[in-house]
Amino acid sequence: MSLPDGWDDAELARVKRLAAQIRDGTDALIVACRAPGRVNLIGEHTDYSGLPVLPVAINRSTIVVAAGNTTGEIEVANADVAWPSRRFAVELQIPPYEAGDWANYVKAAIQGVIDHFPTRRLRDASIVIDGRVPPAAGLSSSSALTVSTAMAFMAVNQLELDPLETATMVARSERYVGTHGGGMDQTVSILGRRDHALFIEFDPLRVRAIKMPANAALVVADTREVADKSGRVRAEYNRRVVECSLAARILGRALNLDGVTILGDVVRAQPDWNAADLVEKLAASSPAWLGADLKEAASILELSQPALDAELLGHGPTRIALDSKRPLEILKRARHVLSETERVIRAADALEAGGLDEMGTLMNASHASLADDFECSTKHLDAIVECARRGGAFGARLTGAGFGGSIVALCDVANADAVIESIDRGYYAKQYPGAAPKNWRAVLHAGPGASVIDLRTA
Ligand code: NG1
Repeated sequence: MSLPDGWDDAELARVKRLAAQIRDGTDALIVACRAPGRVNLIGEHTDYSGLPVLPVAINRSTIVVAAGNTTGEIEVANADVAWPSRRFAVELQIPPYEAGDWANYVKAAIQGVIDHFPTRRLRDASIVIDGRVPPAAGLSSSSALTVSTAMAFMAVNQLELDPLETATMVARSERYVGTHGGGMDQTVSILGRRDHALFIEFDPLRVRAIKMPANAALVVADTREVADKSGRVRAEYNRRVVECSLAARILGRALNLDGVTILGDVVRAQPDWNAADLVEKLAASSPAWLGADLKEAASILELSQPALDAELLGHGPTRIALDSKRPLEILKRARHVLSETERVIRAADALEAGGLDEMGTLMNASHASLADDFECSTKHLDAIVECARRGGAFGARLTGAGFGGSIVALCDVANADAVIESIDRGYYAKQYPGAAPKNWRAVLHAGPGASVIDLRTA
């Protein structure tokens, strides 16, 4: 049997060794799913506003091996012993582990499948996970894990969905862990294409693959500042989700639009929109920032505070807890999201036309906007971005949610070594004198999206 793109013989051999761990007591149907992480070229913090993004799936993946079992539980093991084994029962509402437990991503994926197929009796499974996407580095190891688990679990249960539906299902399901994220990571992990970036639009979800110019190289470098999505970073992320939604609602009201909950609703209702006009309109209709108890926002929107609170913060275990000591920024957040959307649209055209200089300029502007208006950069991210630019990159920016994690630099293939050298000298040698930065930065390639193989025939 020929293997899907992204698998090679060495990987298959490794998967077969993992499969040997779970063959006992399980039935013959045994599958493996490989799902990649991603690096986002541009379009940061726009997906949860329903606005476009331009990521690539990377050649670093998580593999999940799964087989049906009869133990009455989902049994989860990790090839890396740092992540302890877990077992839990399949039920209509699977209770999460404590916040921050790695296996909540596994539960999220299983819960997503249960919610999507509520009338199907699902079989239990034994699962072994082998993650090769560096965690907490802004490369979406979390979505690689959720996607690979969901697809492997569906395969064990012989359930099929088309890729866009799978992406929508997994994006929704990942919110189980408490991050109110958008759908970029899951979509590119599933639909990524070798040597291509994906221009992804939402509501409705659709993708356009754009060939990476042959002379383009992507250098990804990790600040080594952990962007831990289970603590402070999650609170900051969710706060941005609330701020963007408030900006959208206030703008929607100022423009007499009904039913607006995200900035994408405003943009879609105004075919000739531009960021500067919308930001001006927002500035004219509300203060730049609002109190964090939502009282002021409720009064602008002529809503009761409890109603607005429930709509924005949700309820149950994933309810967003806002730090009430800080006001909510409205104008700056909207200015980032709307100007970033203009940049993404221009970047897709620039990339398609091979305009790497222009693409780099847009990436630099994206980083500035994330630092100044979205306030999710750090001095480490700024420093490493600066080194990449000094090394001759067309452009560089933080990638992923920020608050730590990695940067991506776009450069000419012939110049990638010089960019890496500049980062090594200007950042790693200063931050970590004497350490070998070999695994902290790399040239990554746009690889294919997720695929499942049946290990009985592979
Ligand atoms: P990372 O970098 O994986 O934390 C997060 C969200 C994305 C997107 C980016 C910011 C999840 C799973 N991922 O990515 O949807 O909003 O931040 O652009 O929540």
